Amino acid sequence: MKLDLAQLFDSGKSLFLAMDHGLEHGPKEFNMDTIDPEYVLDVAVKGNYNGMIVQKGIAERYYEHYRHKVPLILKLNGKTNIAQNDPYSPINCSVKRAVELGAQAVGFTIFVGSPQEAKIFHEFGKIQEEAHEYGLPVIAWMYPRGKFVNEETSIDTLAYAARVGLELGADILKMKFNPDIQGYKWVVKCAGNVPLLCAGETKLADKEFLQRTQDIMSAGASGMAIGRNVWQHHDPLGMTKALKKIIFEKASVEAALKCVKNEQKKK
Ligand code: FBP
Repeated sequence: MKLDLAQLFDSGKSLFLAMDHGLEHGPKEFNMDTIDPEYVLDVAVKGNYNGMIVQKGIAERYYEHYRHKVPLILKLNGKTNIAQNDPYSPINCSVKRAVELGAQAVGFTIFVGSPQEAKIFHEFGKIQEEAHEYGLPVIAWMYPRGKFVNEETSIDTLAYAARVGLELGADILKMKFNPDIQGYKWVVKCAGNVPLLCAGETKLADKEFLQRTQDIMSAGASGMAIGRNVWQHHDPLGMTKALKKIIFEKASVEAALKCVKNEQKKK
């Protein structure tokens, strides 16, 4: 079956919203509003995101209502940050179940360099082939991690991880950023023709985050797959608009900043 990446991109660029942090980081990332999955799903719909990334349980209980409003990207593996074992993200959902739930793509974390790497690669290979049989693209979180990885976000390490993503058959890569723009161009190059989206990471001040977004795009990334910098923001839709201006319209940071309400105005 032919893969359709176009439905997840606008003119080769994309912006996904991620909300798998309840599993990956725990409720500490949320407040009384944002802990409600509908809060974040509403942002994805109103913000017209190219995809919403969630785990199976959220999709089963909440996605039906959003089914034709925002493309579902179902994360097939995940872990908590409680167990301090060698980095390994167990599979909790099959490709078949993702298809039943209406997924238009699946997500899978690969901890590059983990002592569990052999098992992770083997699982990814099976998932990738199965997903492709259903015509679903596979988005790989290429996260170098574990006792053999010295610097998770050095250019060399990220470049290696990007290349691994290409060689293992990922259709889209989701990776952390390194603000060395020239260096990051090499990371993007190592991914070949696989689009690379950057994670947002810890919440930053608006200007700093939008500058980072511009740097990400200048380095040749195809967009972002982010969570906290949007749904932890007091004006998630304003921040969404600002991000889109930079990603899709190549606007300046100053122009994009005007989309975001300041906290006083919001109240
Ligand atoms: P953020 O934009 O909030 O960083 O989300 C991106 C993401 O990849 C999530 O999908 C995931 O839950 C989290 O970061 C994993 O981060 P880490 O493994 O570094 O704790």
